[in-house]
Amino acid sequence: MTVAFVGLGSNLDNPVRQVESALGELDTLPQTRLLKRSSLYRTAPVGYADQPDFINAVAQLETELAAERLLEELQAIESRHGRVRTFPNAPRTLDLDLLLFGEVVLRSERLTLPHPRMHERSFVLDPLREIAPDLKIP
Ligand code: PH2
Ligand code: MG
Ligand code: MG
Repeated sequence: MTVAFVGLGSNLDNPVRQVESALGELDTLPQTRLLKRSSLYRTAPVGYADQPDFINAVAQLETELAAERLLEELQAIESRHGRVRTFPNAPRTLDLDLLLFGEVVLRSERLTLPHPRMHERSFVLDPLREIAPDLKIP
């Protein structure tokens, strides 16, 4: 059993509804349970600025899935929410980023853990601190 953290973000097509429903869907993944969720944060876009504000949140999960399998499940939820990949940092209906997977430090073709940019992003760190104030990031 691994405790994992997922970052959620949306700035298209009713972002509050996208993020709230994705939080519910995380709890229905196979062999996975939603332990905690942050409140919703309205945040200014970081990176590509000419787009709407985001709604961001962070979820804490408990899962028996392997990290790469959990990543596939997250991408499947993104697809069901109509995620279209255009250019980096483009507006999106739903982004689910695997931030932390236990204490795992990993760099594979598909997945880097911890998430390589989480440390510099207050739209991740603020909700993460809300639900896990004592967390040590490996
Ligand atoms: N996600 C990005 C790029 N910029 N800015 C905010 N405020 N929130 C995000 O979730 C976000 C972003 C790439 O995933
Ligand atoms: Mg992201
Ligand atoms: Mg992403």
